[in-house]
Amino acid sequence: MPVARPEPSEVRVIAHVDLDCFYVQVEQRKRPELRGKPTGVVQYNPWRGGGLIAVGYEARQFGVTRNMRGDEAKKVCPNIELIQVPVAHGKADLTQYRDAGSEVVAVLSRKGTCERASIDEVYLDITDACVASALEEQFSDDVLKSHVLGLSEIDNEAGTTVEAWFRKSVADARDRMLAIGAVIISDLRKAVLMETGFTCSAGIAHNKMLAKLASGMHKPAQQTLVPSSSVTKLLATLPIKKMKQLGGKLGDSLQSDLRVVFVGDLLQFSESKLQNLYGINTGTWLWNIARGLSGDEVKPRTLPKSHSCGKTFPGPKSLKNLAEVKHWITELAMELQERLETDLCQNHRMAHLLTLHAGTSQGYKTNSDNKFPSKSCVLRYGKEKIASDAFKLFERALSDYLAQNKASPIKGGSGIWAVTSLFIGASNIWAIPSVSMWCFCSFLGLLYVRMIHSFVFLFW
Ligand code: TTP
Repeated sequence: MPVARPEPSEVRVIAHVDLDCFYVQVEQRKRPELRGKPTGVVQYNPWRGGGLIAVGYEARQFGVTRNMRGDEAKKVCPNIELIQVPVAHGKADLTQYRDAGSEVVAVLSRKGTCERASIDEVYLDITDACVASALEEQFSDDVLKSHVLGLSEIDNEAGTTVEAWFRKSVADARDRMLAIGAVIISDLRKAVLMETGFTCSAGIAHNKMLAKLASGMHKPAQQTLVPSSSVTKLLATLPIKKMKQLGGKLGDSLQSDLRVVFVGDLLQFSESKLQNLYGINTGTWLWNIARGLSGDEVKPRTLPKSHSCGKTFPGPKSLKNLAEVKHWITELAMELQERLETDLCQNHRMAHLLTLHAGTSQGYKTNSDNKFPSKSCVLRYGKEKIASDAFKLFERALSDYLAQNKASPIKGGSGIWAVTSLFIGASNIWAIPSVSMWCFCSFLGLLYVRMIHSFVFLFW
């Protein structure tokens, strides 16, 4: 459910930075001969050349899109290079992409509060850096390549109006902060390119919501600014379903019950009317977003909030008995344990909650309201413990699911349920205080010394 937070009174400068065709760039950095060539990354799945999950911009010009099969992509772009995602534990191994994302976060976090939002997306609050900087008289070519929403496309291409906007921005406190932000983000994007080899695009605005909307408007390797004066026009043509949190039932209700097509259409409703219809919190949130207002803060977080490992089993590959489910839970548990160990060693953090989610299709009825429930328990470290606890969670969830659907529990595969996806996740991650970490390492050290002693004693 969306949470309405009032916008702070002081002006903020927030950027949303998104890497361009991320997995493709990671593969091209490993194999520089692929740079500039049409390239795609395909998911581990031999059927019809695998499914494309990332498409380079050269390949997009030929009409290649995400979710095409590899064979289809070859038809529209015969020279396309298709790279398979690495595989471990019988599933895609995203470690190299996660690590590459961390390299970028390390560069971006130098200038302000940094929130890692996904494998290749970051929010930055650079307000303090903007306050501490003056707006230069000269603007670099890179900065002048920024897109400023609200300027006409033709002038924007010629570059003159962008420069005029930057010069004029001195007179307006909000625009001046945005202009300084544009210089800072342009420099950061250049640093990312120099130090990691990756290009990224950015949206720069006065809040997270607007920055996120803008970052994808001009890609690759570009940045888009959202001055306050452009917000009404931007939202007037933004389809309601494109707004974060409105892709689901709330967006459906706005469309069907209020006949709202664009976010800006919400301006016609008073805050109390929206509160009456959707509750106080959601009503205020809707009233705010119609005006481009959002008080969401950039949370200082450069490490992931949780770890999750999953696999999908579409159509005929769905899992129809407990032995199959157990096998895949064991594979997922191995991956989760590896990631937990890495987090412990590198970041001195431990997770405390284990959660299992599964997707199912029903063979005997199609009541989609009866979803397979998610279950959680205390997380115990060790791959066997994780596997056994996660399997118990699955059994509990299955029993609830079958009870909801008024079916009798299956005994080893009656075909009345089929699992189409399995995810296990570790959350409630906390940093270990350094004293505990010292004790933990000493304990590991002692264990090691005792093992060596036993070994020497055995062969003496
Ligand atoms: P995106 O940021 O959605 O896309 P992208 O970086 O490939 O391209 P763009 O320049 O348009 O932003 O996704 C980031 C990476 O996440 C992407 O390279 C591959 C992966 N991914 C999947 O594995 N499956 C998916 O369904 C999506 C959307 C992304």
